[in-house]
Amino acid sequence: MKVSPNQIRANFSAAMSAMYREEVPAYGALVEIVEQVNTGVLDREDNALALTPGEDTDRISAERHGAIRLGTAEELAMMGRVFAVMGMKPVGYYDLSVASVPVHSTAFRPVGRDALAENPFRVFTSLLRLELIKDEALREKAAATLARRQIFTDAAIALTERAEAEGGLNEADAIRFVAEVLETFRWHPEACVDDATFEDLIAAHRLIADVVSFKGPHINHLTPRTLDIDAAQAEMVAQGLPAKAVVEGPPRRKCPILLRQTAFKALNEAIRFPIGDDWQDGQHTARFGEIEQRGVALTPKGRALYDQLLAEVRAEILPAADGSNASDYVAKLEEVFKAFPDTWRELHDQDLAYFKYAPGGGTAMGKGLNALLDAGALTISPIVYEDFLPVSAAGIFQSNLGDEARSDHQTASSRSAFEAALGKSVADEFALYEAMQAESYTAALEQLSKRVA
Ligand code: OOG
Ligand code: NI
Repeated sequence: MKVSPNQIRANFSAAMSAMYREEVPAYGALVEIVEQVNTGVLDREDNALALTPGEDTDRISAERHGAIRLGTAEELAMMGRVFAVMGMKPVGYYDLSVASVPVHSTAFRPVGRDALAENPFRVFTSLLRLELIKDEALREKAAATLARRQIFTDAAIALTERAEAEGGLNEADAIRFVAEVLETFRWHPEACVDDATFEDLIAAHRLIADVVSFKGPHINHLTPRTLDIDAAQAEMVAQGLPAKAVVEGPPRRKCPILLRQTAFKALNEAIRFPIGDDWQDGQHTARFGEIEQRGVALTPKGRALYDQLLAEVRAEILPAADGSNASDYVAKLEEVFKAFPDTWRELHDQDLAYFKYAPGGGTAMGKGLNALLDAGALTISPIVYEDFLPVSAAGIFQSNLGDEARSDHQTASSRSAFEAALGKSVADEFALYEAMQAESYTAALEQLSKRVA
């Protein structure tokens, strides 16, 4: 009997969570805040998107995503094969170089409704763009260092090949697979470069140092789901966790859209540099904890409006890393986003967001979608956004890299180079939501016509 990819992913996500809580104790504190806030919300109110009808609340505070940064095309291609064993497919292309972060990324995630419902865990996966290191000698040194490392255990590779050849893994192999793959994400305080090289890499970009200097792509954060991100942010501050200055993404709304995220900033950690046969102490900031709250997925039209309004806000005020203008930023964000409709029907009728349709109790007099909705013969419920936002992601990267890493410098986007490295193309997120919506519409109409007949 083969274990389902969804089950392997759920086991993997739980194993990552346990490992990360042990590695980063502040993350354990964040998870406790999230659990406490979520229990409060569940006791208190019913928010349209806090829960989907019938949703299992036992694992409500579980991790929704994590992130890693890879060094080479070979690492990305193998990672893609490993994630495929867990039912995770590359969706979307994110070009972070627009925010001066020298990586481009995709999200490996489950795609079908059932797979998402069973376990939504995804991994935001970035690939370093070494070509953005200007100093040629340093670039070659970084490439040579990366070429020497093997981030997968032999057993992880063998089990991935077995899953591909046999169409899955049996129970014993699935357990071994999770344990072996976990090794790739583990933290190693021993740097594989000396401290002078590390400093040169830091000077080129802190992120380059983080990717090149270590044995593997340590998981750099995990992100549980909160039902009230503003309450969780306030509690982080109250408990003295070094919270990011502002929540990334759209403002708080009656009808939540896309994704809101915040984090506690990466902590200083002890590392060791090789020096002859000995070690020399050093420090690095890499790992943090994040929380997220998701809203409805937007159509290309809705997304264009979101991007336009956010750009309008950011042209006037950029959140300072020290939090000094946080309340002005939030006020501006709320003011500008008044232009974004905030009822489900407006979002639906203006083709701004994606919805699932279901037959309702009412009987329609007229024809057409709006008449069916007005009469309650059809009902809509929001389709949750499952992807990421480049401006938010840049904000998350930056709050962990220090303010000096910020600038609005741009380089050419390179989706085709990313897909060539991955060995396949990335799926289009809009097409996936569109298909979910269309499928529910057809099914709902079919049920309605049976009722009439
Ligand atoms: C990834 C940052 C992006 C998010 O939630 O937008 C991300 C990283 O820091 O490697 O995880
Ligand atoms: Ni994240």
